[in-house]
Amino acid sequence: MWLDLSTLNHVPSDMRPAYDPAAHGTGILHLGLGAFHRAHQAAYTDAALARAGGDWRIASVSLRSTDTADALGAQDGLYTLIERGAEGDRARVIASVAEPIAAARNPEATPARLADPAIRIVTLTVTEKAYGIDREAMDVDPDHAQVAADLAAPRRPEGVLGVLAEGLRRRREAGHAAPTILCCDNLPKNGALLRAGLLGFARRVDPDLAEWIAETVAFPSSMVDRITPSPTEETRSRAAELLGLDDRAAVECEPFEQWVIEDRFPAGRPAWEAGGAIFVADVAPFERMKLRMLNGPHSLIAYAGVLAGHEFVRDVMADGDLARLVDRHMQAAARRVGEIAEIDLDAYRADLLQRFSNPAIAHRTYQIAADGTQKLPQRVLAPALDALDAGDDPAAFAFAVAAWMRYATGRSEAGKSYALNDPREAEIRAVTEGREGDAKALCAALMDLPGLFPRALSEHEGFRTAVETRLSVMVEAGMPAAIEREAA
Ligand code: CS2
Repeated sequence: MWLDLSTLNHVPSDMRPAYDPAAHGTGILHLGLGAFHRAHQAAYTDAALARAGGDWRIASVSLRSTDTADALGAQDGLYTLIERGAEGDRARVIASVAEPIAAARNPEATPARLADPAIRIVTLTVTEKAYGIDREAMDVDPDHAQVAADLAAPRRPEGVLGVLAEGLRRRREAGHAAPTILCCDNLPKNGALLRAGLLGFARRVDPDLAEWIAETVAFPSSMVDRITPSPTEETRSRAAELLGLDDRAAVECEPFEQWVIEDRFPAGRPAWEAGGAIFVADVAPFERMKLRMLNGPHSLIAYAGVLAGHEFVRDVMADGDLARLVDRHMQAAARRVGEIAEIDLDAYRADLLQRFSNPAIAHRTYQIAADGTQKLPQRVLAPALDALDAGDDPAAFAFAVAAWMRYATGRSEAGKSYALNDPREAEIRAVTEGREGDAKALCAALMDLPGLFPRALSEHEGFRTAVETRLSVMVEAGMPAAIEREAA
């Protein structure tokens, strides 16, 4: 028997939603119906509905794949969220997703939904690469493939900025008030960044619309956190055991969750504090902490881990030398965060090390290794630059950069090739080809990729040498030897 509204009464009562889903209308449009959205924003919204009610259920759009939207569609939007910790699993059925939408099959649905005044908030988890924003210029990147396609056909958009612009155009034309747009991707100053990219897009297709957006749409920034591995067959069979029903859309995640949000919601918002969300005036310090102390070490774990033969993050944490390097990186990053009144960075670090070691979470290093060019700047390069400015030793960051470079050659220690899963993969292949065995040449080629390394970093003699030295050990002696040497 499958999970849906008609079978919900078979679910153990403490796992059922504490509200009647049918009694609440839709007020949020979400872009990016992946596992993370289901483990995070949808769970917070579920808690808010249970505690404070309101018409805040979610129309959630999958922009590319159709599988999740179809699975959820067949289950009335219901799915199981399994929190897995050392003390065991806790599960509950989430009922906040009212309308799963597969945009690939119905491209018209998303802008149409956004034009509906019932939608008062748009949230996004589309991954760093999907936006098509030039982060240096704080403008749209007209060369981004999806952006270029949408600029050429703005009334039939398929990408993030195009869909937002077209939905807002219709909304404005109909005379409705603006929604609040809340970015939930791991990008620095994510609200300001999305605003700049969307204004750049709109200016190119409709300057009046751009002006309306600039004047009426709020773009609060937010920091999101919850470790969420891609769901597997094991996730689904565990859900079936716990629930007594089959669930094709089950998600698993760690027990920890965090959401820090700037409280600027002119059109109202759910009581997300019911789920533990924190509202602050400025998210930037929290973002910096999370990107540098969690995501930076995560990238180190991914690149060094894949090459050292560790399948999961927890395996890396069981490798004494590499775990020490992870902790060293976290400490170096902590020195580049600054003071945050509400947070003890030592305790935060201790928690992170514990979270990474969670034996119940099978988080693939190869999953985290994807999209390195989109992740390194805010996670590793920015704190590296700050460390140099402060006269601090950049060794930890140099090691992480070298590990990415070694990974970017696309060959395992045994010579097996793997996909980088990076939007700049072709470019990377072209410049690394034939240089795999030459650390100096490899380092130069990758540091010279346009727009990736800040000049102040790639032209810093000391930093470059620090990366080259480490990369040459990785290339010549192998990753396990490089880890051992670095940790010594
Ligand atoms: C990870 C993040 O895949 C990655 O790049 O670093 O998805 C990380 O698990 C989340 O940001 C945790 O909140």
